[in-house]
Amino acid sequence: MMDLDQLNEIALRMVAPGKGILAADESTGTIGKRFEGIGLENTETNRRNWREMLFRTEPAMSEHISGVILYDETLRQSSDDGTRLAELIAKAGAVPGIKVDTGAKDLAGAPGEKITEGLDGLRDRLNEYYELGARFAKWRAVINIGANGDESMPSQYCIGVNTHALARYAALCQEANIVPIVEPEVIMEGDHDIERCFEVTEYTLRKLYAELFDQGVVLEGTVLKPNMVISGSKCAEQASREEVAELTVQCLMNTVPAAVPGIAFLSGGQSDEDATAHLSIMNEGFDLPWPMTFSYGRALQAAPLKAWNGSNVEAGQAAFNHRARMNGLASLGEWNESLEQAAE
Ligand code: 5MM
Repeated sequence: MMDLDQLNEIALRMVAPGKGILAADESTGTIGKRFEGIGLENTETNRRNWREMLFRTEPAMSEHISGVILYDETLRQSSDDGTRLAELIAKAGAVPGIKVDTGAKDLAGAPGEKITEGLDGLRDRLNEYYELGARFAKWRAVINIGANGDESMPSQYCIGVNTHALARYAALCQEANIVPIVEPEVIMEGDHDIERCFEVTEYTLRKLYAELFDQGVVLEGTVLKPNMVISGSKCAEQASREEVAELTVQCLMNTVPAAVPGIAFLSGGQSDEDATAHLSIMNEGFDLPWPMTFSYGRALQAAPLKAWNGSNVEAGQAAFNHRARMNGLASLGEWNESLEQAAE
């Protein structure tokens, strides 16, 4: 039976002060691309060693990481001493979570647009994931913005079907007593300006909350994982950090109900430092109805991966400790640039 108190308690743990989420849920193909950067073969053992190194990092895990999003394979893996990786996470006081979508596929009849799949058989998979220790899940929808001012992309069709699927996923999660992270990612790659990102993100979030309402999802048992409102990576005019913070907060205030326990941003290809700085400026300068923290993949893992380089555990853990601490401070609005320099 659905336990709303438990869902709310887990959601609040995921956005606890000074902590955020490690998105380590790269599918086998995506982690392969990351490993290519350090010339490492994409084997099951290397994937396990990399993630085990992260999950054993202290004090990062117990002080700054509230939860870890895993890929199916990782939730089932154990270290050489027989400890399940999910158990390592739980022992550090963080909540194990699981990515349950099966990826963004081409959307029929809409060239250049995507639909996230994975609803078939999801109820059974969620029940199994609960038994394996997962207490939250993640589903990511991909919303592309058209190039050269093409206003037909994203289409209402694309936003409609993706937000509908996100709500169907969220309702199934709650039925299984798993907190759904809903992640509608408006993609940063592109030549659009920050105003266009604002417009598309605002529309997407309005549709998302209408769908969640229509499908009976209890907001107190959810976490939102949105993109920040940001200039496209190929836009000639890049907004300042202050503008990103201001427009992101304005967009979320316009659309996200106060009943949502918290917001955990994706990093979306921002530099490590920009992702941290934006989060800190938002937390420092605005009076917000929800805690705002990180759920970063690349912005938490790029530096540790480079430092680890396939085997250097000490260097990898030092780099992860640093990024986790910087983002933990940002979630409190207490990060500043001199803290980054001090560590160099
Ligand atoms: C960690 O990367 C996740 C995507 O993996 P696949 O593309 O292989 O499914 C991704 O969903 C991630 O959790 C979020 O987008 C946040 O990651 P970033 O790197 O944007 O912070």
